[in-house]
Amino acid sequence: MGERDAIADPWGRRTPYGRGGSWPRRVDCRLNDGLTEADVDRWVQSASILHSNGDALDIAVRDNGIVGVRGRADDRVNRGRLGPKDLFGWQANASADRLTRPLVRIDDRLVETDWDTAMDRVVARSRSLLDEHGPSAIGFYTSGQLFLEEYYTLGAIAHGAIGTNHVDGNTRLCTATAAEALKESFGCDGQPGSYTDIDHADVVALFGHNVAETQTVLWERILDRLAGEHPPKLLCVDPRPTVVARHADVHLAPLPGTNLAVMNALLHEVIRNDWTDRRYIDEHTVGFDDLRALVENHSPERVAAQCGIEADELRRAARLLGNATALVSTVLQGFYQANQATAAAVQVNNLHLIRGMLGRPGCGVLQMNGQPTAQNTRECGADGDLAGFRNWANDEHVGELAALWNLDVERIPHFAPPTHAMQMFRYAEQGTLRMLWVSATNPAVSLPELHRIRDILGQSRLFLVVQDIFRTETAEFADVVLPAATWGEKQGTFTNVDRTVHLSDKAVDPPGQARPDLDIFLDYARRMDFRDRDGAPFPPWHDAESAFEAWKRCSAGRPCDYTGMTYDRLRGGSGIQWPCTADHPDGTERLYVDGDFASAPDRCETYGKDLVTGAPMEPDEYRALNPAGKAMIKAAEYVAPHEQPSVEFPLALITGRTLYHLHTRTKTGRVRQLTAAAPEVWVEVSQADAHVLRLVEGDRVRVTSPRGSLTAKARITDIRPGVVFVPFHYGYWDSGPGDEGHERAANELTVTDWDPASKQPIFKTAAARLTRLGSSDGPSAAPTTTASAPVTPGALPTVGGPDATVRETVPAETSSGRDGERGQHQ
Ligand SMILES: Nc1nc2c(c(=O)[nH]1)N[C@H]1C(S)=C(S)[C@@H](COP(=O)(O)OP(=O)(O)OC[C@H]3O[C@@H](n4cnc5c(=O)[nH]c(N)nc54)[C@H](O)[C@@H]3O)O[C@H]1N2
Ligand SMILES: Nc1nc2c(c(=O)[nH]1)N[C@H]1C(S)=C(S)[C@@H](COP(=O)(O)OP(=O)(O)OC[C@H]3O[C@@H](n4cnc5c(=O)[nH]c(N)nc54)[C@H](O)[C@@H]3O)O[C@H]1N2
Ligand SMILES: [Mo]
Repeated sequence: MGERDAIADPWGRRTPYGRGGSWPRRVDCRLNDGLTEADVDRWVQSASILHSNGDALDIAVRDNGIVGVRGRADDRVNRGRLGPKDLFGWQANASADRLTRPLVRIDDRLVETDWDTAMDRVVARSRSLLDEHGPSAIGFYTSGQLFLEEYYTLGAIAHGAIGTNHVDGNTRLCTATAAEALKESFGCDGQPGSYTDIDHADVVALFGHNVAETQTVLWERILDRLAGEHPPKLLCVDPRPTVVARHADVHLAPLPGTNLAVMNALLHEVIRNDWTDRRYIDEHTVGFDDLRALVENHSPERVAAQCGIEADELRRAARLLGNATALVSTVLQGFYQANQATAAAVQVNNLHLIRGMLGRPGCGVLQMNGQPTAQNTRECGADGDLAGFRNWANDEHVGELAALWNLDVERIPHFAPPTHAMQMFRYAEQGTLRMLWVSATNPAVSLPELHRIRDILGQSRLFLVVQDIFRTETAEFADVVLPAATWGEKQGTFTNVDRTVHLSDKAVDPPGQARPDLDIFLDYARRMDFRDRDGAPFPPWHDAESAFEAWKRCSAGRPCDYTGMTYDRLRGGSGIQWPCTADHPDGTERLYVDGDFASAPDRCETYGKDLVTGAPMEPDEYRALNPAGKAMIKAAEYVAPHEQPSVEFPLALITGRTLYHLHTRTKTGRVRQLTAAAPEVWVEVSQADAHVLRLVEGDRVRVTSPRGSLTAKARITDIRPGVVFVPFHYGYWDSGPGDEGHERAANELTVTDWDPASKQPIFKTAAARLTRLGSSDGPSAAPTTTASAPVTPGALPTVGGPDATVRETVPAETSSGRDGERGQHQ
């Protein structure tokens, strides 16, 4: 047993293990000051809602309040460990400024009201729009942070009851490219790999993924392998000196937006050196010859100048990948939010396919998710796709859904691809979309080019409903604000990156009149009096568990089959990986074992797209390309980013995250330990650029792009010269509205542009310039423990002090219990 300052030491004590071993347990626990476990009235099972890793935990309840959390030792995902956001983030639930009553706009002010008044307004507007303009006047923009049951309900209401095609999640900003890359290569969404692959890998490659900060517990698993016998080699592809990069055997720091060029050179080398698995390629894939032909003239020498990486470095990286006997790759926002997102992410799949590194221990691709429940947004159709990974262009799939919902098939829109979020905002701008219902997302801070988003949200002709737990920047534009209950206050399930499903039980009551999102959606359906073909209320379910049971029927026979799970089976030991059926009641570790893909023309989720233009393929084209349901190797030519550094804007601007905050900080910004660790915005600048601009650490600078500007303190780091980084967490709710000169949100700078295939906005490729405004009162307060670590002395080290103490316990291993086994009930 020991204690650590979880702010100063986010990753905790090492528990080394060797290749093929099982990851030892370490239980992290944080309770309010002065409390011990004996003071806890009850422990309520849940998992972290502040990232995609799925860290299982129990919520400590005392006097009907949450007083702490403890990691679940038997869970396959975290084996008891928790990260800083998990350990401290729950405190935001009890903030005094939670929304506790609905608000409606009267005389241009938001005033408190009761639920009937608020919902009547929403219903009245919905009815009049449906009568006068039809379903396409209404759009829903949801989240990756609600629960499975809530997405399934929202998708059923939007697609089935209303019949609008305008449904998407903020998952469009987050993991649309993960989904698209999986669909393009394997015919269907769903992670092939498993976290246990880390236990067996001899090479781990991280493509645009700062796992040390964004999934701290997964990083601990890698650190523990690095500390044990036969450690894996590490490849990091990231322009910043992240903690991952510092541990890497090979670190490639490409110019932003050149990932596809890098990948094509790596594939060139793998193929030229014959590091391929011909048998796997022949038996399980189509398209290899196209790839070989395309990458043939992408030698490292040729690509070096494009991506700003020396040819020898590219060759070293290729050798690492080419000689791996068990390769795990992860891909995240450095690829997904950059130029040619899907095309680049697909090349990582190609690497695994041509090396035959899929479907066995230690061989897996994790096209990562970011948000805790993004997988469910996608599975349940709240991202615009049809529920159960059904193919909107396949009439049989749409027919199945109509039968399941007992609705006429014509009611479910399937005549055009689902409207993606960026297009929905365009329709609102143009005035054809007249009602937008935003749940659990804060677009006034998180969408690109914020002055445009503010203009769109602020139009009087747009009826804006915002369902949140706080009065966010977005809520300020709303016509109706609905106060939601959140994690810990409601029940439901969610699924992490490696398909592990966790149940989150209700621990405490929500504040005031706040209600679970599920109840709000169902209340809307009842007030709208939606009916099925037989006149029965639709959706027919009434609470979380009945929604889950309905979802199980929807998932039956599809790749994301949940039929073997129940709420009860999810209680006790470990989360369970889908597919989980009567035949596989304990879930499924890896997909696509023996090259068994879900890509047959009748089964696939999509017929695919052209990676460079995004043009959809016709069903006949797909059948001709892939009649036997193999994996598809798709090649793509590199095209330079649209916006490149210029004389006026000489720097490449990237944006992203720090370890201590989540997104627009509505939760983490209300937690003292996390706020103290990263109190204000900064901009990371290289020493070389700082020299040219005569900047010293902590100077105040203006960052300007063609769209806007912000001011921040400079943090001088080892970032790649020519590149600057701004964290996107800092909006305005705690700073007053950003008037000229006081702006600080990264998205003032970003561009309205998206990947042609996944439609994911490009937050990581833009041009900017820096202007020195003057010196300040000292160094930037950016964290020193992370990618923002300073290279010049003077910055105060990031520590949490006694207020951030966490207990860690490493129990003696009682059994050799393999990961993935269902543990004992606690
Ligand atoms: N602490 C914390 N954890 C989180 C979140 C959070 O807000 N805070 N959010 C969660 C969510 S929703 C998500 S989506 C994930 C995101 O997790 P990550 O993708 O790991 O995080 P980011 O910081 O957005 O981007 C990762 C890296 O991409 C690099 N990068 C930028 N441009 C390029 C490029 O052109 N090429 C390459 N190769 N790399 C580039 C950046 O330097 C950055 O280090 O994190 C999840 N976890
Ligand atoms: N420049 C730049 N922009 C980015 C990114 C980037 O890297 N750079 N990353 C993008 C990515 S990957 C993501 S995921 C998005 C995230 O962007 P957002 O989704 O806008 O970020 P959050 O702050 O997580 O917003 C979630 C909202 O839901 C509310 N909420 C929390 N729990 C509940 C609940 O149970 N019910 C309800 N109704 N509301 C709840 C919170 O208070 C908060 O207002 O940002 C994107 N924007
Ligand atoms: Mo995300």
